[in-house]
Amino acid sequence: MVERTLLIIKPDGVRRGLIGEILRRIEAKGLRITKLKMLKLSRECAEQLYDIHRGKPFFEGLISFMTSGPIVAAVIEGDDAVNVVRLLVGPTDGRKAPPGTIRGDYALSIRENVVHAADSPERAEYEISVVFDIKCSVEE
Ligand code: 3AN
Repeated sequence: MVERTLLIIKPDGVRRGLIGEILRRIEAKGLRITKLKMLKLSRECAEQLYDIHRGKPFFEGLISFMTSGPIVAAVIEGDDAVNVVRLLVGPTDGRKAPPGTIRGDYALSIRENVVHAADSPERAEYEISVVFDIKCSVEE
């Protein structure tokens, strides 16, 4: 079934010059990028994006990291896009992510793991509404 999902290239991925490489992998798979935006997330919107992690021990560090520099947000469309993008991204911990996945090839950390991908169609719609809201973008 054709779905849409949200992929975010996190501040570490942008700083390391991986935007092109990550978007290349998405397109090479046959998925379509239907919306693309570079922005620096406000603290409030970063907290909305990660609302399900509020109260966890890593929450503060995650929010500081996600607001530490610009991100790239992409809406991705294609057959089974949510699961397919999660497979391309790999598991959360870069040290455990298999080679061939984005995190397996580019991350050695659990926090600074280069990309975020929505984990369900419902979360994708919620997260897209947060990051593509013009009010979520702050000046550098
Ligand atoms: P995923 O991005 O693989 O869906 P989640 O949703 O469990 O992973 O976690 C969201 C983000 O929170 C991760 N991408 C990572 O940046 C951060 N994170 C998750 N678990 C930890 C942890 N134990 N320590 C530090 N940061 C974490």
